[in-house]
Parts: sequence; C-alpha cells; structure tokens
Amino acid sequence: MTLFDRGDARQLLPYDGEVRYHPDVFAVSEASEHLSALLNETPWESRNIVLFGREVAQPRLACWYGDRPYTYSGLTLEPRVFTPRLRLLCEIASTYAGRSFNTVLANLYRDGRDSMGWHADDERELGCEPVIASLSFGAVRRFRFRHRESREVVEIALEPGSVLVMRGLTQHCWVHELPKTTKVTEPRVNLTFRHIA
Ligand SMILES: O=C(O)CCC(=O)C(=O)O
Ligand SMILES: [Mn+2]
Repeated sequence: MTLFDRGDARQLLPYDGEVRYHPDVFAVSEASEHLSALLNETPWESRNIVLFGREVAQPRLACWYGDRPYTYSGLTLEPRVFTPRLRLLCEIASTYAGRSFNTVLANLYRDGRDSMGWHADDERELGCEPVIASLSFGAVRRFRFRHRESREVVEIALEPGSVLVMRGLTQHCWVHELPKTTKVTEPRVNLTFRHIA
C-alpha cells in the first residue's frame, strides 16, 4: 500500500470541482483478496425502482453500512454494522480523503450489464461540499463526469485497487455515471465512503 504517495494524484476535472484518482493504492494480491472477501461477506440486496411507471430491479446489487438508513430515489436501505474489513478500508479511504467517514455504500456490478445512471451524490445529509472516497475492486470500468451547464464530459477507467476522491463543487456542478458495456464479463465491487452529519 502506497499511503505516502497520496499527495500527487492527478486532478481530473478542468473546473468547478475536484476529483483525484489514486491508482495502485492496493497491491494486486491485496485487491483481489478484498474483492473475493467482499463478494462473499456482503449481504448483497437487489432493489426495485420505478422506471417509467414500471417496477424494475436496479441494474446492480447494493448494501449500506453505517448508523442510519439511507434513502435515495425513494428507496431506503437499512444500515448494517461495519465489518472489520470495512473498518480497515474506511481508514485507508480517510487517509486519502483527509477526513473521516461514518457510512459506506457497497455496490456490486455483476458484469457489464450492471451500471449506475447519471446522478450526483448531493443528498442534504451529506452536507454542502461532500467529500466522497470511492474504492474499486475487480473489473476495470469506465466512469464519466458531465458538467451540468457546459455538458463537458470527463472520462476515466477505474482500476482495481484504486481510490477516487471527489470534493468541493463536484456534486454541485457535475453528475457522474458508470455506463453499461458489452466488454466486461467479470464482477466489480465499489465502496463509496461518505460522512453523514
Ligand atoms: O461504482 C462507482 O464507481 C460509482 C458509484 C457511485 O457513484 C455511487 O455509489 O454513488
Ligand atoms: Mn455517486
């Protein structure tokens, strides 16, 4: 783990926000151990959402950890208690983000058909300029930001063992998505650590 190289990550957004990408935070063997453990230890839930008046399953599985429920798109995820592994990963995420976290949303993209649509993590309880640290394990997936006004798009490949930190105006001025792809057949686990006041 390269905790001491964490200052020099690349800033991805050209304006109106700050996103830093830290590749290779975890060695290949560490990242694959976290992936298989997270796949097995997490009580993954499938959630239904209403899309154009029809109830359909969200295109991914999820699990929410922290001390209060999480509500988004009209869904409430009941909170679970951090496992020792999540406590460890939370500490690492905090080191890169420079702040502490008390919740994590775990997402499982089973293959390239799973995805997350355009959104911002701008729920009121995250505060006005939230800091969010996103850890990736498993398949490499494309991740895109789109500016709300200029419509400029910035894209990055999120690799296993990486940490992405979003802060400042990022959630105000940009939306982000993890698009579907026909090229990926392997699973990816993502952990987004957040601080809820
Ligand atoms: O899977 C990812 O990398 C992004 C997840 C995300 O944006 C979210 O959980 O809010
Ligand atoms: Mn998000």
